[in-house]
Amino acid sequence: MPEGEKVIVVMPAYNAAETLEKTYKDLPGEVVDEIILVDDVSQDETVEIAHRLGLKVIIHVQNTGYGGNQKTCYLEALKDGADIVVMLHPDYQYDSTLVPQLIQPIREGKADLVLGSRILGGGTLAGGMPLYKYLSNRFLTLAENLAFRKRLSEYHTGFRAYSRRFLATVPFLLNSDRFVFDSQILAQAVAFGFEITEIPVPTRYFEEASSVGFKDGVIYGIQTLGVVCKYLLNKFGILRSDQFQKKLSEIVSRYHSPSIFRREMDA
Ligand SMILES: Nc1nc2c(ncn2[C@@H]2O[C@H](COP(=O)(O)OP(=O)(O)O)[C@@H](O)[C@H]2O)c(=O)[nH]1
Ligand SMILES: [Mg+2]
Repeated sequence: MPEGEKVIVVMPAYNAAETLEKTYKDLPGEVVDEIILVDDVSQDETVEIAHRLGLKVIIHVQNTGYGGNQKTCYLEALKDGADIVVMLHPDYQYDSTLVPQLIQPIREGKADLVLGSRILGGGTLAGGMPLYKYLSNRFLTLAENLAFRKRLSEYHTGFRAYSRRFLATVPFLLNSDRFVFDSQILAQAVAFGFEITEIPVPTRYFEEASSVGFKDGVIYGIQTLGVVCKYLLNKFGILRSDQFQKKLSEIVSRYHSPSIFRREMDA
């Protein structure tokens, strides 16, 4: 992709006051055109800090969850004319200095989705990922690789880049409002035939970096296996799901289409 393409970083935020500024400061300003923070009814000063940093801030009326937050993030990025969208957690868990490397495969037209892989980065356990999360990640990744016929090193990173083409195609609004959104959007990428690639990133775990405990982790794992089953049922025509069939343009209100797909309509 040529230079001059608009890169928008989206931050799904929930109680990120302690870490937002640090995460923001590490972002390479020269490659980022716009930053959108969506606040999911944080109980702390996330919104005030985001305003002070000059970010575009969208405030949810009601807490929706991590997936619901991302839906707002991507709609807003499409409306603002993004060519490349980077999802970055404002909890300082991912190394935001690596955004240029993350978006490179999309710039070069080699992929529509890039994952920042902590497994490829090595030192995953030394970086503090709890052993049970590491083992679950390896197990779920194995199941996903088998079902999707891919050889990715992990599907569970929160540091990702998407092309506009991808986000304007897959019906991500049909996904869950919870954490399993992240697994669903990857299954959609495979179902719709988009190219996925990965770059190595370091692992960083610390107190504020994770609110997902054992219980939420188990729910996420079981739901991810559900996504894999649903993908296979759809693929073999046993049970078709709109999630893997409908295009985004087919599910949004025609009154909103012009603002979301303005770029596609102009083309
Ligand atoms: N919108 C929303 N975001 C959340 C919620 N809980 C966590 N997040 C965000 O989701 C991201 C990932 O959550 P986190 O607890 O760090 O999970 P982990 O790092 O994957 O273990 C973080 O950027 C949080 O700010 C929530 O209830 N609503
Ligand atoms: Mg985190």
